[in-house]
Amino acid sequence: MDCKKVAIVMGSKSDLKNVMGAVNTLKSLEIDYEVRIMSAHRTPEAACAFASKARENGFGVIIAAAGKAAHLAGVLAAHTTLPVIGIPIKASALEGIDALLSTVQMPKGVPVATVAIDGAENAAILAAQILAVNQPELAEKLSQMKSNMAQEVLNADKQLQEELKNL
Ligand code: RP5
Repeated sequence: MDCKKVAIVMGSKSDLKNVMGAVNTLKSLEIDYEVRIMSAHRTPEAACAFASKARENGFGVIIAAAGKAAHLAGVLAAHTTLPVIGIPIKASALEGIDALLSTVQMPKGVPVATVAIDGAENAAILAAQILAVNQPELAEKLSQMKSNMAQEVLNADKQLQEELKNL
């Protein structure tokens, strides 16, 4: 599709299983993406360089997934004017609350749009919605996705009514 790419950056390979929902969602919407491992703590120079060059490298949105003291989304946001979406990852004894607070509580001037703990699918949908602002073809796909979702709920409700009749 003729639209900008999405970068999915995660702090560790151990985040991959929680990030796959975003990968699969972007794939289903036929949006180009790159998936990278970069850490705000372990490879800070690489993370900063990536964010600094992201716009000129054809990205329109950055998704950043990290657990524990999750500074990745904030550090990337500090080095770009692209929208950054943070996914707090459940990766510790604190069940992701640590990453949620680290990601969402950005000081003014450097926003990170934070989705739910492990909310990878929503991160991808939000990224797509941002790109769809000036991409009618993508907006139509998102609209179709919402219609399908509504239909699934209607079908589930219909099936429930049948099951309840047989109690
Ligand atoms: C964070 O620390 C990563 O994003 C990951 O969620 C967490 C644990 O990383 P590993 O020790 O498994 O590499 O930086």
